[in-house]
Amino acid sequence: MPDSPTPDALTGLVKRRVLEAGFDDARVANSAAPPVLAHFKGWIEMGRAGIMDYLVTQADRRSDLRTAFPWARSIIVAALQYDTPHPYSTDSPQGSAWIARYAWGDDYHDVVRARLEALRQALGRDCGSFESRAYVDTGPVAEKAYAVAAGLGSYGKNTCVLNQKLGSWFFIGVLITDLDLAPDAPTTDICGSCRACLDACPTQAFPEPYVLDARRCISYLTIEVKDSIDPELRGSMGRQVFGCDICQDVCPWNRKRLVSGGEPFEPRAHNLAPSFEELASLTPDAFQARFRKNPIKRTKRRGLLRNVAVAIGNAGSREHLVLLDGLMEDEDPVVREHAAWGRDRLRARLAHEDSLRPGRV
Ligand code: B12
Ligand code: SF4
Ligand code: SF4
Repeated sequence: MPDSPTPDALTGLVKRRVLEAGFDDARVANSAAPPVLAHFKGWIEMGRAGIMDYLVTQADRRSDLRTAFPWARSIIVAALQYDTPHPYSTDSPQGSAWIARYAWGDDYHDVVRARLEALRQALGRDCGSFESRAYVDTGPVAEKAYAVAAGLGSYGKNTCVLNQKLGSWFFIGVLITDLDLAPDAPTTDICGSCRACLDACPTQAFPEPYVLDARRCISYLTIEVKDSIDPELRGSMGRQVFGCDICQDVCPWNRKRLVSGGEPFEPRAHNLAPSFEELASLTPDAFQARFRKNPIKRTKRRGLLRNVAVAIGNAGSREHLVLLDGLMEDEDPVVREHAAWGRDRLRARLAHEDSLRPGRV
């Protein structure tokens, strides 16, 4: 590139490169801590991070990325859509398990990281050497706060970043750089008086709009919790076996479905509403093979089968009792304990349904 382009010219080029790397939208924030991060430590101190120790130990760095990256000047924030034209959990037939939409296809960490790397290389060719770090999820960076500061969207009341065109079904990738770019302005709130997500959350995980108590979120319970799930919350988890989409499924901005994430995020075989039978019979080898390069590998077999036992208890039918009997013999004590809970729950549900049949008094 000719010497010293203006920040505006360089920013225009950077945004073109982001789209060429395969992202759906691109914005820029400066490195100052976004105002919303003033609440980060208070949220941690209230215990709302639960057992997510990485948030606790990195609270300083996540409250202001300049702590870890003092050389940072501009944050390039990229959105990658992952919605595909398949039903929402709230619209699809019950009686099977449900995996959250973001985990149907390839592991998004791999997909987004590869595109950020392509972006970094393209910018290296354009600008010569520059300092940068690329993250999706794994760095000490509060990605949503910088996405909102950059106007990639606004916070939804469900705490996801919402964009008028993409809804909230997009991943956020960040490239922290020492480039001198022109920052974008934040956009305004688009929730208005809507509160569909707050009312739909089955575990009442929102103590107030725009704030999540992660300890109650089904996504946290099914993925982050490694051992026993709080029995008080199990009955509200429905059929979710990995993550949860409910507060996004009900969002009117997600109903427009203007963009599809395409092939990497299309559901792999059996990931769209998988049957309880198939999941409950996964051996350790079958689990490894089935979830290779897919986000579900993160729960390990223990976590997934534990979640399946809870989901059968909540949403299974009489013919699924035998699956719980099988899981009660599982090699893993956590799976066995949740299978016993699931069996008691399913039996109680069936007894209740029987008591409501005509002819019973
Ligand atoms: C930890 C984490 C989780 C946790 C906590 C979620 C959460 N809302 O924070 C759990 C496991 C529950 C989770 C779930 C999900 N996650 Co997640 N997660 C993260 C991670 C790693 C960190 C987020 C974080 O810092 N949380 C801490 C809280 C404090 O931050 P916050 O939500 O922004 O909270 C702000 C406000 O609440 C406000 N606030 C707090 N208290 C108060 C009080 C007052 C009075 C006020 C005014 C404000 C206020 O300030 C806070 C910031 O300082 C990010 C990746 C990253 N590195 O950033 C992905 C990320 C947020 N997750 C993502 C996704 C896709 C999901 C799920 C949809 C997956 C699923 N289907 O199951 C769900 C969504 C659940 C939900 N409703 O949020 C995407 C979101 C993309 C988007 N468009 O928004 C991210 C960005 C990953 C990525 N790179 O794409 N996740
Ligand atoms: S992901 Fe599910 S459990 Fe978590 S806040 Fe949204 S609706 Fe509630
Ligand atoms: S459901 Fe309504 S309140 Fe919730 S994020 Fe969407 S627009 Fe905002």
